Amino acid sequence: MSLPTEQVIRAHSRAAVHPTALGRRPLGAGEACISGGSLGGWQRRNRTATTGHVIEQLGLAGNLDNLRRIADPAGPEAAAPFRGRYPFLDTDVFKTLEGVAYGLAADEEPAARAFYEEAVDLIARAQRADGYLNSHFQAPDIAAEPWSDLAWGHELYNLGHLVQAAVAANRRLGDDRLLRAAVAFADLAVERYGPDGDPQVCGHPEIEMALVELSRETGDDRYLELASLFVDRRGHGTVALRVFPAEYFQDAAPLRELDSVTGHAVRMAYLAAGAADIAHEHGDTDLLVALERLWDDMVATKLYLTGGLGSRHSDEAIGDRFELPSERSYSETCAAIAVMQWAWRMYLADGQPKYLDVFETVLYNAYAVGISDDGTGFFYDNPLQRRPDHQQRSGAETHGEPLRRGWFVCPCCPPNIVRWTAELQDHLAAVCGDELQLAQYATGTIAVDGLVLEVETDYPWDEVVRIRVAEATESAPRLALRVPGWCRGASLTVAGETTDGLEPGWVRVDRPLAAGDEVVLTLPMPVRAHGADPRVDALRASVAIARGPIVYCAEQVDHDVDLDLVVVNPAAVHEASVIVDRLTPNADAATRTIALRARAGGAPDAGLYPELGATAAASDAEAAGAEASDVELRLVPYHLWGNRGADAMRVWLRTA
Ligand code: FUB
Ligand code: ZN
Repeated sequence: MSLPTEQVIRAHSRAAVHPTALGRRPLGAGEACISGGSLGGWQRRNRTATTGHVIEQLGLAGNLDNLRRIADPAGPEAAAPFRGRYPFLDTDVFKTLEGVAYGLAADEEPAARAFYEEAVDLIARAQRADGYLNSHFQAPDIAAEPWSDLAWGHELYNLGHLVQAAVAANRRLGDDRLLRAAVAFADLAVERYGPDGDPQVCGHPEIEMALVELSRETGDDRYLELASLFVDRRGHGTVALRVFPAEYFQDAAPLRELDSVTGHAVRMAYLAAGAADIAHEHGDTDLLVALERLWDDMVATKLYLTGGLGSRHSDEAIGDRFELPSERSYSETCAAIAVMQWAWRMYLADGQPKYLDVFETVLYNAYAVGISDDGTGFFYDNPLQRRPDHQQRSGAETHGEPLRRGWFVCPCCPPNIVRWTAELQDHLAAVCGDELQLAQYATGTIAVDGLVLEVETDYPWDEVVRIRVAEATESAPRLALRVPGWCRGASLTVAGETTDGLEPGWVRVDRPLAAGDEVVLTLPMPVRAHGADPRVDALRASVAIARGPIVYCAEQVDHDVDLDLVVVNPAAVHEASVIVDRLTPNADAATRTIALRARAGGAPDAGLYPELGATAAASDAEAAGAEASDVELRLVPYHLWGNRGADAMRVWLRTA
């Protein structure tokens, strides 16, 4: 397939998610650009450190060799066995390609370009004539036949990531080579699993989001309809079960009837994100209502304070309502990305800022913690507490490591970070009718429909977002700004006139803007103390500290006293000091730490399970009371923990 030239060019400015239905249109290339601040630093690190590291690891781990072998069946490596444990290892190449397409659009980097060209060429040559591509099932030493195991084979998941890489390359680089491969494979999927085909679904959702985007990119509705079929077929015992239960695959109940997010966390959130796309494109209000119900329930009962999703290592599952143990928080980095993808699509479909609030929480906490300060180490699972003797160990690893690691046997998270960080600017703003909505704040430029805004801010550390209007035509859109849910008493100054006491939600600049105007949004960021719903057993009598969208933690490396013995009075947060303190070499210079007064007791000695009663100590605090002393806690941004050595860490601190 070849796209007409004008379609390639038009597609060039589209954002990563580009709904064709009426509603919000996210700003894409040339419209939203991040040039500095925190997110700018993340993107620089992504291009200069993470991408190269991931490309190197894809070479070392064999992901590229697997494709080379199929692409070159007469080559010297042809007889070598498939490398790696999983049938989805091509996706790590595809996810990296997606990120590299964004990276190359911003900065022509030779190593990234060489990877891109080689991978695009390998994909074209490895793909079968009928469009099929999966280097695992195509490998001569793998006995299983293609399409023989849709539950675990991940073939449509593979296709999904190929499609997303292809759409990114077409949109950002104007290069449709991957798109041709993706379309050929997608056409095969339509033939096999479309309305007249075998009514199955892939064990791992992801294909839904991808097919919708492919449909948006090519104008071919068959892909949207296949995505829709995949969503509605699920939940009827459709997946041929092996090892994992139906719930793991979101196949125990139809999505529209689910009352709570369930099963494997990444699968669940990818499915919901794809369904939100479908609901939007089809104007399917029932589906959107079902998704909002699931979202609200998740936020109220299953999401960690950091925005992490998934509390069970077993089956990488979400867990029950209120089952949110800190040290066993799974919160896979991919699940953080999936939740943000779901959030963004819900916002695009119905405009509610509550989705953007969670997006922001995940971005600066559950997501940001997944990568090391130098950009080459990764957490797969993201606990909110680390005990001093703990070894980090994701499900597939044979041994633990004290902290982040450079790669994984199941390497889904690092390349996912490469693509997601690269496309953050596509998730900053959207146009809705004659209104421009700023969803997230970052230093950079927003230029759309006759309005050019220069945004300057040290957000998320500083409360001021300064927007200079560089250009504004008469027909330029009006401006709406999001006041985050955590914020009380925001104020907005437009050309010298201030409105105070703004509530969370959208605040609208109620007059047309003119070149030279300055809009200043102030989002007060006092230090906050958070408790937890008493049904979260793991968090009773605990407090967590946050400021703005940033969740804080205490690291043992900063303290002489045992963090497990520190007791915080939540009221003391009002006296906390906020300190500009660049904690790690690559952190934003505006990074803030917090100094907080607390008490530290001695170690209790009444045994693990003291009998309660007249003769037993009533509590640890009482037992330790005589020895308690004042301490000053140094609280650091949770996402930066584990960059200064391996030691204990806690987000939640004792209050008693
Ligand atoms: O199955 C593909 C990916 O591997 C999942 O999304 C991750 O959770 C990991 O299991
Ligand atoms: Zn992952």
